[in-house]
Amino acid sequence: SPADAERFRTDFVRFATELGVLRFGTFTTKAGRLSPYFFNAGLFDSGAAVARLAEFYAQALLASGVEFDMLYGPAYKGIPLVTATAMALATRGHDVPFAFNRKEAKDHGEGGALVGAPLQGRVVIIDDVITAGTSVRESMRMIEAARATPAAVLIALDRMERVGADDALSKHSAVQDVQQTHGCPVVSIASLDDILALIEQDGGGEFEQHREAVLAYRAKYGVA
Ligand code: OMP
Repeated sequence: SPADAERFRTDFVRFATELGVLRFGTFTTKAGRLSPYFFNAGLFDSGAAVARLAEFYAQALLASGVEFDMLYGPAYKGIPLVTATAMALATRGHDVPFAFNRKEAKDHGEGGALVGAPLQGRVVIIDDVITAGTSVRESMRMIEAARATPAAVLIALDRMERVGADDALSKHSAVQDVQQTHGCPVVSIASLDDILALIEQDGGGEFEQHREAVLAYRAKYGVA
């Protein structure tokens, strides 16, 4: 039901705050924006944390209804994510191949930038966060070069941000651009809206003090 889906998303945001993966404060994003929150997926740094994270990825992907043949995780952060998600999917009866890339091609041995299963069929890219969509574009090129098909981009958090400089912001978010350019859906476990939903639910609790800053940030950079 829609209520279950919403609970799933806010449960994930809560889980991320508990582990310190999602933090409030003052941060600078890769694109140079001053953000009142930051999501650092590198802090899913224990066996239990990554196992639970992978359950969220697997559940979000299966609930999306996207059809896929394999998974791809861009180096470096995508490598543990794709591995753990493949394991979680197998547990749910969806044992599919997965691959990842090296950042630097080897000059001996098996060579090549790809490790794991050959890229073919409908490929789901697994990544952590999309802000401007820079890293996703690189994965798309890899998949298209292998003549495979991007089936979806599966991410933990969609920051729902418009692309472009402060004085020339596009109407679309990076996620919407990816969907339009590559014709494949972006499936996210949670988004900025779910972070705000958690803050609202928390009413008067520890997150309340960040509410105004997050709302102001969304008003400035967020998609309508
Ligand atoms: P794009 O590649 O431009 O979409 O930005 C995504 C990347 O930004 C992530 O892979 C991180 O390196 C970084 N990032 C986060 O991890 N979490 C955030 O909350 C914000 C960013 C960011 O810098 O925009």
